Amino acid sequence: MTDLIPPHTTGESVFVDDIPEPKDMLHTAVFISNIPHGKIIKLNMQKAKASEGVVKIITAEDIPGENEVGRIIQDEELLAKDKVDFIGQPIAVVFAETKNQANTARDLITIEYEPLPAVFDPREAAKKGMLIAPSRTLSLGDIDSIWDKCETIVEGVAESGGQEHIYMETQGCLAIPGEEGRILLYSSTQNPSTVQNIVSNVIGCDMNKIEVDVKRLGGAFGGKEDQATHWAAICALGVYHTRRPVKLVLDRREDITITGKRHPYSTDYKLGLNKEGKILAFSAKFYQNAGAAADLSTPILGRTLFHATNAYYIPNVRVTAYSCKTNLVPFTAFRGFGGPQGMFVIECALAHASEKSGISIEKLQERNLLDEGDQFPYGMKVEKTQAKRSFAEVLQDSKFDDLKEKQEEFNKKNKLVKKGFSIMPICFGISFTATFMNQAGALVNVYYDGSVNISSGAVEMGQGVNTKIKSIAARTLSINPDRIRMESTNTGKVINTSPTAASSGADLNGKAVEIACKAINERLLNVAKEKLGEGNLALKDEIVYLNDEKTNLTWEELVMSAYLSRVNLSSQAYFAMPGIHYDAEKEKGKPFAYHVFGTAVTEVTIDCLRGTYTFDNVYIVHDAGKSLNYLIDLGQIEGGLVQGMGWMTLEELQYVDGKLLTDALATYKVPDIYFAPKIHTKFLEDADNPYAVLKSKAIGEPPFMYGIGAYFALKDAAQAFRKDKEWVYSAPITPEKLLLYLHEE
Ligand code: LUZ
Ligand code: MOS
Repeated sequence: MTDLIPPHTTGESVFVDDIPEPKDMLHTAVFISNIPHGKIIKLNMQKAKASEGVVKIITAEDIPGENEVGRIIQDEELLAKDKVDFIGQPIAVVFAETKNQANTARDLITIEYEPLPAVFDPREAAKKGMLIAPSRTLSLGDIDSIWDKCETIVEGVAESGGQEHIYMETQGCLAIPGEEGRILLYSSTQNPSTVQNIVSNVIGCDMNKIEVDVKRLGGAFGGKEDQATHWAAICALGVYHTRRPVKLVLDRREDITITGKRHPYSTDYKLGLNKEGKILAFSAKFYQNAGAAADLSTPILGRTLFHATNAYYIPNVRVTAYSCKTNLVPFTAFRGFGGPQGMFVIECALAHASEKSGISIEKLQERNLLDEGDQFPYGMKVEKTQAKRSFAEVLQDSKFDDLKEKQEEFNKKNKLVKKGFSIMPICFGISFTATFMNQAGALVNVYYDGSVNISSGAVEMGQGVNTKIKSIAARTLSINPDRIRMESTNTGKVINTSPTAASSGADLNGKAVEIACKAINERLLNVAKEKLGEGNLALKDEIVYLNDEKTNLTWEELVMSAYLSRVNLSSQAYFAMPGIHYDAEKEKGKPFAYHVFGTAVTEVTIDCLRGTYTFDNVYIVHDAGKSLNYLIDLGQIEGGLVQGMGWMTLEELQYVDGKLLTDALATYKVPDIYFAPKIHTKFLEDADNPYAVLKSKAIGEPPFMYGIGAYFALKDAAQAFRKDKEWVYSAPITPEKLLLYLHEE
């Protein structure tokens, strides 16, 4: 962590807005739509153009290439041309000498619209046939004939809300003109190659004219997977028109208003059990609120379906999902990528079924956990499951039986304060579901003084991927990590990269770095053979060993000898995850290299007068394989958990007629340290994983879904106060909503 923490804590770390501003740099302000749907009749920019300091104002007309930022489906204009589809949609851009001048001019622009009817509800959109893409269905077994055999059947609606990323660093870019039309972009993106590609399309040039460089991000959480592109393209357009450097960093309110969030979903579910509590059948219809353009909605929808049965084996399944086009901001990737929305629904169905059947929720969950050889609806079989083991261990660690007993006693004694608990098992598939994206590259350079520079396709966004990659390289080369420096992620050094996303940053890029280091190791040991003769040669802690005997040859001497012998000390490597495939027609295949498992127990206390709540403890048993770095993984587990709890409880996007009211941190409440419970995390021991680098497992997204447990712990506590009232499965359960549940007739 030496590289990561000191510069952060001293404020030395450079983010886009900290880069020393180049001479003649222009500032940018974006003029956005303030109606959710309408034709643009007239745009008045005279006053703005005459305003002080303004150098250029551009609209769709001024785009030399394509006015298009959609990656998977090309349905999203960078600047609205004839009509607007959501509040916050960029229409025109002002470039001016100072930020204030840019903002002032922007505020002088006026616009006339012919308003069109707007749709905000995904079910209404689906009814009108307004889909982003055809619906998708996964199925297993024979769902139609099985309902008759079920002892208990529950049906209902489950809704989950959107979620704003609140990365600490807002979206932005600094663009610098180069020779021959080249543009260098310092972009706050998880996805340098897509920024490079989309910007080259917008400018109308080849990709080799655009260089994207990313040192680090102040957080991303998926929000910068496909939505960093817009700001880079806008800055590049500024460079194109003025040949001056251009910067745009959104302020917080703009960022919340204009950029996408987690997709809200509304879902119909039906679940059937036999007498013993075995799930026989599950069906669901997911209505995803995609917003006004596709963005990543289709693969997110896919992941919702892949995770619709969470960590359970269900023999008969039919799940269908609709990506519904509405007049809201295009929703986008957010940690879990549709998985949490899927997993929330099956947990709602199980909670409902537990109530109706009288079988306790823990029995119901436990009875249906995945076993080796069980099949997912997408055809893949479970190879090695840690579902039952993590479930059993977390019940032990939390002294679950005790806890339950004490809670019952507590709830009997206390009228206005109630305790509740939940268990949340998780199963998350690791790999980009688009198989081709599971590739990575690396470039490892050893200088002749023995120091090492590493470039990889991974973007450091605070998740510690550089620390992990550095330790992979240090272990593979058997040198001190302090000799290694991580370079910025740069499209000139490692090309055609996939976004750092899908929890796969260290998996894929770490593997490429390992391969590159092994190649260098091999070349160096050949040099050692020249010097020391034949035998079993190895490098250990910067010393060459011959037949397990220490020699005098050090790393530094070996590297210098290699250089003098004209041996290549630079190694480029490439990794593609083997063994994965998917048939989109049949909806069957092996989309994931492996799964991550774990279970959380959540304990909450609610104040029934106020509707407020305190999460006391969360116990987690998590399967991290052989963790690459326990401290980093612990940070990801705790951060993911609390972020997931925020999604389920506090964080609420409130819209009125398509306008987001909760557009500032004063009105959009995210969890803080006082909200966080005591977190007791245990890593599964002897957990192994043959499919990822050094037997590790991906960490980024899976722990987010432990947070779903918060919702069900609250339900449990609330129902201890009010047994008579039917629970409505709608997240987030904010204190206001909880209070209404507790006291409304
Ligand atoms: N991004 C993506 C993701 O493009 N494909 C995925 O499957 C994915 N999964 C999780 C998070 N981001
Ligand atoms: Mo993501 S949700 O960019 O892994």
